[in-house]
Amino acid sequence: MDSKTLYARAQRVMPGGVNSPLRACRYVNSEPVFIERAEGAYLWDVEGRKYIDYVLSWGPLLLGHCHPDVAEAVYMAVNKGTSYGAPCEGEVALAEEINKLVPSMEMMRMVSSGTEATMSALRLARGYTGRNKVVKFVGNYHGHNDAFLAAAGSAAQIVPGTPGVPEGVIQYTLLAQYNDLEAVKAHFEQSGDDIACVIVEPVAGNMGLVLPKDGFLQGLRDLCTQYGALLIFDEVITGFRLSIGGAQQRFGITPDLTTMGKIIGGGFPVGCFGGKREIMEHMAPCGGVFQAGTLSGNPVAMASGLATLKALQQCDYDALEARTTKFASELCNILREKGQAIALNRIASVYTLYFSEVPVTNMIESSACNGDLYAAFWQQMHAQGVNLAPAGFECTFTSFAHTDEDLEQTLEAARKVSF
Ligand code: KE4
Repeated sequence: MDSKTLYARAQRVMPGGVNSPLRACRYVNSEPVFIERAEGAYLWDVEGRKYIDYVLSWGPLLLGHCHPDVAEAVYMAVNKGTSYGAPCEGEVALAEEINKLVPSMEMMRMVSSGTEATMSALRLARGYTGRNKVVKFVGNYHGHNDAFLAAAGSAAQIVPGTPGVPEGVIQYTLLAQYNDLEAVKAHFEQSGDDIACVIVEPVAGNMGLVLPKDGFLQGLRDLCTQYGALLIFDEVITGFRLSIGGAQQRFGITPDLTTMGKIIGGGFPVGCFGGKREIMEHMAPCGGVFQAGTLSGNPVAMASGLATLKALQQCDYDALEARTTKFASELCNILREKGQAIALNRIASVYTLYFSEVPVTNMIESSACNGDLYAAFWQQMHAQGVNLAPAGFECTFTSFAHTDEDLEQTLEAARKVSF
């Protein structure tokens, strides 16, 4: 069956024909293709067309699709049952591995998505401090929990006013522009006694990629310490991607709580939140902060996550970063030679290329980028078998599976684009 027919069927039974809004490809004025299978750096659609994939399931597949070690671990796990609703060794082993690689996560709890992880971390921060307010940054996205939908990034930025979110919930969410430490300071000066936590993407990935300015993360750390609030790093994108120890290792800043997702499941639905033992022990059944999940610590998902983290420890992050740096800057040059103004933000194996005259350091600058030009670029790349993020305000990822030929083929496709 072709994508058009499947999309028509999908639209009858699912809003917009999708289970997550970005997949509808509306921001690039297109319709989705339906995927039949994936392996390494490639996707194949139901009509047999092959794509070099730079979305990688929105980040989880740093090893590429269907890595043999991960697939093997999953098959082995499935043979022993798919869900127990009781403790199993896999969840202990994954937690131990995460603790080894990200030592600030002394204790953690497994959940099934990034949204669940951030939602639970916020409740824990509130329960632990006895305070209500949360500082979040405009254009940061922490999943679709009510409290975080104020001025959120990713697809949520398209929905003004967040219908369905009660005013009473949002009143506790204090906003600041990313990289604006003075604004955070002002919030603390005004309501320091009632701020439970500051939650931040240590490198923002949901208004395109935006790097923290020098001193920004340290400034947040200092303010939280000074006022007795918790610093939460949302490492759902950055965890195990910026380095094997995530953004906190790369920048040398220790948060009180960390939320993870994406890579820790290696393509399966896994999230987790964790941090200092003294804080985590406020979770039920040790303490009074409640959270639970029927499929939390699912044995198949745990096996996938553990195999992913083991395999990543054999990978050369520096080499992938060097290749991604060269690739992304060549891509930029190609577009600049076509007369386009491009701003590039990149770190490790993730980047965003903005159609912008000015550098992008926050949501105001990200929103001012030219979405029509990005859509034209995306469509022509897609038609040549290159799958980029279907929105200019998302990240583009490379993986350990991308070969030099894949990157060269992608640059070749970009050379053929016209505006
Ligand atoms: P999930 O609930 O989608 O697993 O994770 C939520 C989340 C939390 N924190 C950060 C920093 C995130 O980036 C995300 C999810 N990211 C988006 C894409 N940028 C997921 C893809 C989608 O919405 O379709």
